[in-house]
Amino acid sequence: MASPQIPVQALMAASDKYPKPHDISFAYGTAGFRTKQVSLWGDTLESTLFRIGLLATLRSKKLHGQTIGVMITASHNPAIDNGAKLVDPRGEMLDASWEQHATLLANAETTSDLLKALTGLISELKIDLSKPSRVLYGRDTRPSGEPLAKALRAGLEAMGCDAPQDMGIATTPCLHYMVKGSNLKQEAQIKYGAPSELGYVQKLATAFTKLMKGKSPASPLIVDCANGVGAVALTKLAPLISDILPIRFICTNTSDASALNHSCGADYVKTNQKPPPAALDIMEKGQRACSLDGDADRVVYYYLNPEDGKFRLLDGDKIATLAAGFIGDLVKQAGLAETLKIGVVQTAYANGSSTQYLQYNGLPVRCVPTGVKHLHHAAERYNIGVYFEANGHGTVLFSDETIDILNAHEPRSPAQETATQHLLCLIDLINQAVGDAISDFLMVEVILSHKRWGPVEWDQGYEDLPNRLVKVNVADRFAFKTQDAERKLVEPKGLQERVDAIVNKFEKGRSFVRPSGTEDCVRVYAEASTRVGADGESSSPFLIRCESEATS
Ligand code: G16
Repeated sequence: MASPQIPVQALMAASDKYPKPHDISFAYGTAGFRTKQVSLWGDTLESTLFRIGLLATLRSKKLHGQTIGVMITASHNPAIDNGAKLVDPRGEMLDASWEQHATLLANAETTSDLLKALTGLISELKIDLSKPSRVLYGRDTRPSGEPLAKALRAGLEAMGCDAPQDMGIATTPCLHYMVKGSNLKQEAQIKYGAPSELGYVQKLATAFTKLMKGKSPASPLIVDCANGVGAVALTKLAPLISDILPIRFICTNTSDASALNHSCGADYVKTNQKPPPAALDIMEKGQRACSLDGDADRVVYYYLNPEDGKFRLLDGDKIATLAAGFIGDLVKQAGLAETLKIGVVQTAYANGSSTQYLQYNGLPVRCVPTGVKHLHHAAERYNIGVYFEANGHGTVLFSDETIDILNAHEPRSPAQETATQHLLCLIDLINQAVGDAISDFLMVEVILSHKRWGPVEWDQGYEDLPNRLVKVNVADRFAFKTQDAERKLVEPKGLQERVDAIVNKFEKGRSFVRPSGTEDCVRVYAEASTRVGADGESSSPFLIRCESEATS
């Protein structure tokens, strides 16, 4: 029997409805495609979404009908931006080797170019079109998500996707969770939880309740939902745990599109190093508050110092050290310290003090380039891999081998038994597919409660080096090329030497420049032992030089 062919006529007719804008070139970056839309209801990415529909179907066929995910979101970026990324069957980011295929399709100028590129891919990747295909897709609360989802659906239909499944409005981590769950065999799926939004909420609530058993209810936590989809998800979860964790929600306005991430959210807090105005209005000294981002995949904590009322940030680095310390102690208490090795993965943005603190505590630390995909893969190499970006993206991964070891472990004392059970419950609480703001803040709450710590005690582990992160607009961010996990610039030539010359003047000075993968800018990070050092030349003179290098 002849193998099926691309449905050329239907595909060409559908593609003509989604022409590529001629003046834009698309790139699959740090977190998939991201760009500013024409308006809040914009259409810049419609052709890209149509083509993602084609590619997601092919990826699923290539993987024998396993479910592939597509998330439509621009996460922490302003409401007018939007984006999309593909999710692989275990709930992880798209295999890096397929990113170029996505970029290739997205940039085909005409329908016939697209057809040529598609045919080329099918033959190069030896895709059997007779295989089944399943694609699950969701979007955040941005109004442009709806037309983009329609374009995606058109692409799925044009490529003959057998089972397109629309989650509607969803958090990014919930989509990752569902993709992973959909691809498990029945028995494993029963243990994992139903691959549905309800299954996700129930799994988190059950694990959290078990881990909080016997602990006093926590004091109220302020949660800033960034006026995004986190607010929607939390209305379902919060009632299930309100007896043990009372939550005071702020920034839950999802009906005003322009409010998303505006003066609120994790990125606002981390970048400006101050609480959102809405939090400041109600925060009491010493009270815990946290901010999610627009698609609820990152979280940072903060509080006002009880002594002087000053803002104190507990960012991704602080979450990583808290989690690694607590889990490390549980592993020791379970009697498995010799068997289970813990490692921490960070990026160049990690505060130097956090790295030193982890190393001082005997934990191996690896530095990888920005982007969850890089951290996730590096963390998979450990029995228990803790990964967090300073901006609050992260999770803790337990390898399959570790889960088997824990399940088979025969504790020699009640204390060992309790620690083993806590570790097993943590695996359910912590999203194993991707960083998840909700699951992460529940983990933090569990740890604080077990340790009987407030934010002050948590914060005492180490003192952050003063630091500054700024965006610089340049003519061509792609002119900036880095190496050594983005810690060194190799192009424009000579710029790194000039950065080094400045940095060397300051005690504990460190600085790097890298192109953003989600915004049209380069980011400049600097830290030093004093605030004056971190700010000093990382501000005007250095940035002006940086800009002129890129524009010349
Ligand atoms: C995305 C990525 C993160 C990255 C952030 C900023 O976050 O998932 O890993 O840290 O962008 O990346 P860049 O500096 O390259 O712009 P999100 O929350 O926007 O998905």
